[in-house]
Amino acid sequence: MKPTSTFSAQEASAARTTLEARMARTTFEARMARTSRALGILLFYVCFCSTPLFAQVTKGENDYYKMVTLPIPEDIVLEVGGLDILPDGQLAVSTRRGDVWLIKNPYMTGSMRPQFKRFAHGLHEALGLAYHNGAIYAAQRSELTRLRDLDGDGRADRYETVYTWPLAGNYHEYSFGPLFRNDSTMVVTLNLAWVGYGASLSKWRGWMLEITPDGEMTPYATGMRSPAGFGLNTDGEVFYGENQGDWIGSGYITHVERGDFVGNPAGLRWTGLPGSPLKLKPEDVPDSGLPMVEVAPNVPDLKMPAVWLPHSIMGISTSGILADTTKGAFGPFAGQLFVGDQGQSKVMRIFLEKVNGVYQGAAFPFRDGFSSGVLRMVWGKDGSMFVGMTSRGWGSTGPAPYALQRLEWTGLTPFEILKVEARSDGFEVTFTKPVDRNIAADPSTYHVTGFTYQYHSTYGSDIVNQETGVVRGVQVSDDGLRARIAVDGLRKGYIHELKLTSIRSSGDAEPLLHDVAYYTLNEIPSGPRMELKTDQKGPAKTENRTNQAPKPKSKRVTTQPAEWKGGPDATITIGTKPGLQFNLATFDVKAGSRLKIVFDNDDGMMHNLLVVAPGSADKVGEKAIALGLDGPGKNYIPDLDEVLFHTVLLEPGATEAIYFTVPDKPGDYMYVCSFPGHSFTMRGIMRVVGR
Ligand SMILES: [Cu+2]
Repeated sequence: MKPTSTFSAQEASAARTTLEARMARTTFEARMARTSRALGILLFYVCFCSTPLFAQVTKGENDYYKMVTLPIPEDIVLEVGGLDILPDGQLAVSTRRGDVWLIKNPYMTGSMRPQFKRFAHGLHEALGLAYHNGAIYAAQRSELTRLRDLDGDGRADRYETVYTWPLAGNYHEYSFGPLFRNDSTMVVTLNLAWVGYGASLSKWRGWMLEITPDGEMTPYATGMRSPAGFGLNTDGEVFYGENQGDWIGSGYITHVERGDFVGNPAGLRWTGLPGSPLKLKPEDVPDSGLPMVEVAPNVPDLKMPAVWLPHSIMGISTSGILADTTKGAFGPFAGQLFVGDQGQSKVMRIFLEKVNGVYQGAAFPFRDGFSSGVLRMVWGKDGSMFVGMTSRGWGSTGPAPYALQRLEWTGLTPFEILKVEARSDGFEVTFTKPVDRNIAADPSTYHVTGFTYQYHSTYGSDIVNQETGVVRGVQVSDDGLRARIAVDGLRKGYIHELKLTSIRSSGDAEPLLHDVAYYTLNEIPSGPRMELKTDQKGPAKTENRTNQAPKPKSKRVTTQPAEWKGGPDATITIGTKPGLQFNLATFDVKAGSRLKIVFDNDDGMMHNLLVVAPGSADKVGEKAIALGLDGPGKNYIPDLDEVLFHTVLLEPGATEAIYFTVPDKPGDYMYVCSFPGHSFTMRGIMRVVGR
C-alpha cells in the first residue's frame, strides 16, 4: 500500500461528497447535514457549479446510500485492519495497533451508542480478521493466530498459532487475512518488502497461501505485490486486489486460482521450493514495457487482471473486496463486487462476467467521501455495509486518521449503469431504470476509449495506446433498460472507457449518478453481430493524447529568466499540511514584481500548484475533474485562460520552483492544487497589492 497520489472521481458529485465528508466529521454535524440536505445541495450549486441551477435538484450518492458514522470512544485508536460480523450481530474489529475489539449495537438502533469491549490485545499489526466456528482468526505480521474465549467472558483467553512464516524485518512486509473459503480452508496473502522496489526477502513473500484450521499450509499462487484485499465472489472463487507499483501499471482485481502468477515476479524466487504449484522463475518474465496482454502469451501461468481500476481515475490503492450477497437488501447490485480504495477514501463497484472461461467486466464509481482510508468492508446483519478505515502512514483523501462508518441503502434506486457486457461487436449496457430512448438511440451518446498500461519493472505506468472507438450503431431494448452498441476498434486485453454523459432516464430526465464504466476486455465473445441500418463504417480514430504534459509556454518557467539580473524581488516557499492544505494561507506581493514560488510537496500524495485569476478557483477545480482520462497526462491542468502560472504534478517529496511576473492588476489571486478533489480545501491567496 505505497501511498502515491489521491482522489480522482470525474463526476461532479465528487465535489458534493467531498463537501459532505467535510461536513460530516462528527455525528452531530452529520445529522445537521442530513436535515439540511436541501440547503446543502443548494449551497453546492451556488458555490461550485458554473452551470445554472436546475429547477429539479439533482440527487447525490448520499440520497441513495446514506453514510452513518459510528462514534469511537476517545481512548480507542481504531486503525481498522480487519472486520467481521459475529453470529450475534456484534462487529469484530482488529487494529493495526494489535487489538481486537467487539462492538455491540454497531447498528445504533434506538438511542443506544455502540459499546466497545476489548477481546484481545498485543497482536502484531492485525491486518485481517475472520470469525469461524466459535473462534476469531487474525493474520499478524508473522503468523496466523486463532483467538478463543474459553470461559465466555467476552475476552480471548487462548491465543493459538495456526501457522507461522518468516520475516526479514522490512516495514512493508504486511500480512493480510485470513479469508475463509467455502471448504473451511483459509487463504492469507503476504506483501512484498519495499527496498526501492518490491522484493521478496523471506520465504513466500508475494504469495497467497492456503492454510487449513489444523495448520497445514500449501503455497497457492504468487505474483502479488501489495495484496491488501481479497474476497470471494458469489460462486466462492477468490479474487484479490492489487495496488499500483513496480510491474503493476494500475490497480486491478484478479481471479486467483492455484498455480497462478498474477504479475510481480519477485515472489517467483521461491518456485523451486517443495510445494510450489508453478515453476516459473523471475528471469522468465521479460521487462519489455509492452502491455501485459502482449507479454502474457509468452509467459506461462501469467494471469491477466479480471478488471483494471484505472489509476487515479477509479482509485489509487485497492483494498477490501466484498461480494453483494444481500439479495437486494443493499439495492440493485446483488451478485456484484464492491472494492474499497484506501487512498481515495471510497468504494467502487464491479460487474463480472465470464467470457471464453475467463473473468472480465466493468468497474464503476459507487460511493465517495468516506472519513478516512477505506481498508475493509463487511455486511451487517441488516444488509448494510460496515466500512473500516485507517490512513496512518498511507495517506487518504478522507482526513481522519481512522474511522468506522456504515452505508445504508435508503430504498431509492439510483439511476446507474447496472452492468456492461461484452458482445462480439461491442457492448450491451444495462441501466437500473429505463432510459430516454431518443437520446439512448443516438450513437453520439456513447464515447468509447480504449487504453492500457505498460508491464515493466518501473513503478506504475502512463496510459498507453489510447484510441477512440467509433460507435457505429445502437439498439435500445423496448423496455428502455438496455442499449446494445456496435463499436469499431475494440481491442482484446484492453480497458475500454464508456462515457455516457448525455444519457437521461425516461420521464424525469435524470442524469446518471455515475456516467462512466471501465470495461476490461480480456476476451471478445463470439455471437451474432448487430444489424446496422446505415453503415457509418469508418476507420477508428486514433488520438495520441498519451503522455502529453502541457507545453510549458510562459505559464511554467522553471529557470530564472535571463533578464532577471538581480534575481527575483521575492521568493515564497509553500509546502503542505495534513488535511489537503497548503501550509501557507496567504501572502502579499507587489503588482508587477518578479516572484519565485517554490512548491515543496512534502506530503504523501501528489499535488500541483496553480496560480489562477481572481474568482476562478472553483472553475479551475471543476475543469480539472472534467479532464477524466486525460487528467494524468495533463498534470490535471485545464487549458483555461484563468490558469496563469503553474507547476507540474509533483510526486511526494518533489519540489519545483516557478518564476513569473506578478499581474499588474491588484486583487486576490488564488493558488490551488487542481488534483481532482483537492481544490476545495487546498488553496491559498496571493494578495497582489499596488506598487
Ligand atoms: Cu493536491
